[in-house]
Amino acid sequence: MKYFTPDMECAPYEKMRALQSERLTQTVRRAYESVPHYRALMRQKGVTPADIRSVDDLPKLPFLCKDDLREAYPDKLLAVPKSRVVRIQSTSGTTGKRVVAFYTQNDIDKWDECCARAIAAAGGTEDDVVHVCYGYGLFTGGPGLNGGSHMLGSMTLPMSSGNTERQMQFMCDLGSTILCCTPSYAAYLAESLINKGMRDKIRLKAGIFGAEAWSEEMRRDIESKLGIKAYDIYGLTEITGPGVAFECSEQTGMHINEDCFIPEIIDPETGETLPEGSRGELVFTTIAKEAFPILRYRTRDICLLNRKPCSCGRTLVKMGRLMGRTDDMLIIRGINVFPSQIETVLLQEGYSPNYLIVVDRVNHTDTFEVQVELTPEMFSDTVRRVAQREKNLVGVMRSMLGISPKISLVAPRTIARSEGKAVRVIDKRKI
Ligand code: DLL
Repeated sequence: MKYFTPDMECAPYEKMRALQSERLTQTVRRAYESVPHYRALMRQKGVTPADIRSVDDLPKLPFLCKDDLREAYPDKLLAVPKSRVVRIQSTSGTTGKRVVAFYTQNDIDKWDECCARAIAAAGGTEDDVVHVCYGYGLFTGGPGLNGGSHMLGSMTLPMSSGNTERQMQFMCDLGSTILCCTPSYAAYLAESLINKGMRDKIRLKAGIFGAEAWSEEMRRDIESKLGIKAYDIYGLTEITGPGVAFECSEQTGMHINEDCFIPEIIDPETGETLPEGSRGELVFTTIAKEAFPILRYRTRDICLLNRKPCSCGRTLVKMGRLMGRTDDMLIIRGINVFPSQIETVLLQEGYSPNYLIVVDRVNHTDTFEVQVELTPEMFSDTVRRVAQREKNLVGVMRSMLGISPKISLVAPRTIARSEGKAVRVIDKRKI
């Protein structure tokens, strides 16, 4: 199967534009009528739903930022009665305030459809065995690809992350053909399979890798080690999860599911809309979501859009690989980490705010170290007490971030001070 929904994936531009305009008008009206926060934002900007008649009117709408979503915690942006909500997912967030995304059954069905399109574009059919080792739970990776695989009718292995031994065993014994995980985990699995002499026992043909930045070099490395074709997939919790955009056989960028999400590229400094083809910040408006409609969300992801005809036959616009972010968010082993979260933990635990985050990629796996200065009082502690401190900090960080750093406690005043902006992060990964 080449396309899951050919009428949408290959729709002529004009037809897609008309559908988008119709769905946008309805979404804006519903958001205005059912969400006081949107009403207030639109009033502030002097727009009413009557001003939004087509996609061309999009720039009239106010932006929505991550802070708006945090302030809306837990459910101030909910646009349907709670009785219609069947699921939530959530992001990690600073200072404990996460973004909670709500889904009706129709929202889940649409999300599954977007992920089914991604799996089909990677060559998936009902004959495939889809091995999902993105995390399950509040993270959208596992549930999203799981739903897409079900909808496609493939046999789905809900492996979740971790336990590499078991992943490899199931992969061989159940004949997994499509692997879904972060690219760094795929690279790690590839090496583990080779080291264990299991590489020839697998039947993988494709991989669907996303949730973090990766390079063409990494793609080629994973492809040759596993003997597969590796496809990129993009998404974010605020907008729905994985499947906002997906790669096809051409492997030159990801098709955005434009019947569900309207992308824009803006200048991150001025907020001005830039013409297609320009590099800038990606902004999304959802037009097919009921519970959690999102108008002009600033993703902070930098990329460019391209509408050149694609050899796969899809007419959906493509986004290129992400070129960075406009904020300080780090993505470490697929998990979003803000330096401010680490700072909050350190201050809560009685440390000074002198710390340095060092991120690297060794054998395709992210390493994550936090160097923390001891206070002069702590410095006179016994070695055993210092080791205990390190262990405690790892535990608190793990529960705050969902990932464990290596903690290195260092002597007071050994982390370099900066005269200008403090340098808190050294990211040595070459992506
Ligand atoms: O990472 C959803 C997802 C799951 C996407 C599985 C793909 C596969 P969040 O945790 O909310 O959602 O993080 C969203 O991750 O704004 C990007 O900065 C980054 N990101 C997602 N996909 C890619 C990708 C999921 N393919 C944030 N390449 C986004 C680079 C990506 N960065």
